[in-house]
Amino acid sequence: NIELSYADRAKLPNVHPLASKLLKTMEEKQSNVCVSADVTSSEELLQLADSLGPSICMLKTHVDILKDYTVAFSQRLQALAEKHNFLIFEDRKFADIGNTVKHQYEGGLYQISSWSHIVNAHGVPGPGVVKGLSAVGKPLGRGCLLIAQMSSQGSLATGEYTKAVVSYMAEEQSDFVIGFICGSKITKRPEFIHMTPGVQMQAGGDGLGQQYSTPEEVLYNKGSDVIIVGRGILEAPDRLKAVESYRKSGWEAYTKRLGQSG
Ligand code: UP6
Repeated sequence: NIELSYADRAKLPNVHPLASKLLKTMEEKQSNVCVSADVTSSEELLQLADSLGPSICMLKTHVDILKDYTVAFSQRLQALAEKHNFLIFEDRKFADIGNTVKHQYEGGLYQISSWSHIVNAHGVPGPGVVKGLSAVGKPLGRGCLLIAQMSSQGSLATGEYTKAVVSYMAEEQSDFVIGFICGSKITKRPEFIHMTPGVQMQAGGDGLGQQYSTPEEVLYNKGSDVIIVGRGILEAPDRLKAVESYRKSGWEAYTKRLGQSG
């Protein structure tokens, strides 16, 4: 089982341009860390993006938890993404019929498609949810992750559901779907990106159903590509120190995996 490097995968003929850009960035910055910037003030979010930017490949937002969202904020976030070379991922978890998600993605207060490189969607509605998002996002060069598994206890996204998300939702719409939210490697196709939330330095939980695994477990044992870390960084006494320690253990786990293949 040959394990391709991020750099090799970036050059695959069938890789989506956005996935290719992400894989190149990961290699360049030696980072497979996506920080989950779950804060409620836009100033704090921008400050996080500027200080942690050099250590991450992606910054994940929940724009609807901000108490003071403005268009100017979204423009400043985009400028920081350019400055530090990371992608923006709005974790909107779309889950409606195609026509509705089209409006939710393009319009409303947040106009997500105008500033977020990547969004995600549940598989529950069937392929129409991807078709609706793609109608807006594809012409803009955006990409989508499908939620194939969840980190929370008792998640119903397992087994046949996960398999159907991979085969019938993603593989058939790979001109817009760039990968998955999942707990482990769920497809052998190297052009898809696997991104895993529920990561902290110590395994455990949060009392509200979240379940944590370590970077080593996720990237080395489970074969995922990107770790998504929120409170593990946000609640640390020194956020910069914390993001760097996730970056280092993430990169070590990845290189260890590469070293053992072939
Ligand atoms: N998230 C999960 N699990 C999933 C999907 N998404 O935790 O299956 C998101 C949460 C949160 C972040 O919405 O923004 O990832 C995890 O944050 P934490 O590291 O602070 O637990």
